[in-house]
Amino acid sequence: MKDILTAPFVEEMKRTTANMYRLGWDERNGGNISMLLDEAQVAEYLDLNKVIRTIPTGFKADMLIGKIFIVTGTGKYFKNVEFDPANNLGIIRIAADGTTAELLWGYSDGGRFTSELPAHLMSHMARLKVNPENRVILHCHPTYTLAMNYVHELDEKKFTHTLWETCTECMVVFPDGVGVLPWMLCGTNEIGEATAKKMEEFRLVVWGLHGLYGAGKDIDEAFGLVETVEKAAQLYMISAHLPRINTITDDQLREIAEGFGVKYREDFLN
Ligand code: 2HA
Ligand code: ZN
Repeated sequence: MKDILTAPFVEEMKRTTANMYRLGWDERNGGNISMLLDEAQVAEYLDLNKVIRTIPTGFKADMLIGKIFIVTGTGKYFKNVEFDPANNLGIIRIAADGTTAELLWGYSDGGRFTSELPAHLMSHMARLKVNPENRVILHCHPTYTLAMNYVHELDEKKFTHTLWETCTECMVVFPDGVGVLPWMLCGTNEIGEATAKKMEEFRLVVWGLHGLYGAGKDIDEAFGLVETVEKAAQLYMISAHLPRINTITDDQLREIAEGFGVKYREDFLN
């Protein structure tokens, strides 16, 4: 059996959490990441018959029975993951009842997965239906995107349009747009269900006045989506109060979509 601390998926979680912390997107215990793992790959590092303990999830995830995820821990700080992965991360498998998580590794101080597990697992289910390759859901509090939530209408067409017209890359990176939820209480099944509903249409979902969710086939895709939204939001926030002399027009946005051959939300243009 190989040492789990050398597993590429543990390494990637360490690198990503540290990176997100230093970008200022994950203060204190803010943010959470879940990544669907390949069972055969996990079996190189862990005895899959050895369940350390079971933890109820509080909802049913039939579609994910037997699936294994690496998930950040509740109350844990992204800044600490790289120094103590076994305490700040956990590897869980959804048990045969669909409502229990079997802990295979991690949460070594007796902890448990992120309080946002409902939003993560429900989003995994929604994205897997759209794209069987989806493996990653990540959530964070990117500064400028969040600032934009306070000064821009929380309307997904208008929010997406503003981002698109702020940065040429946006139409290429998220032609499917950004879903927007109103402020809701986090950590609940309700916000999980609302997020998953949006994830049927979008790989990016704003939690109004809270933060952002990104989904992807790997961390690079999910992270890249969030990073591109955040870049556009930063440009917006440092320029929105100044007289606007130039903008990317709707015709140019169409030209970008056609030039890059991406299928985009035509109804989000004016
Ligand atoms: O896990 O970001 O949404 C901490 C949070 C809650
Ligand atoms: Zn949050």
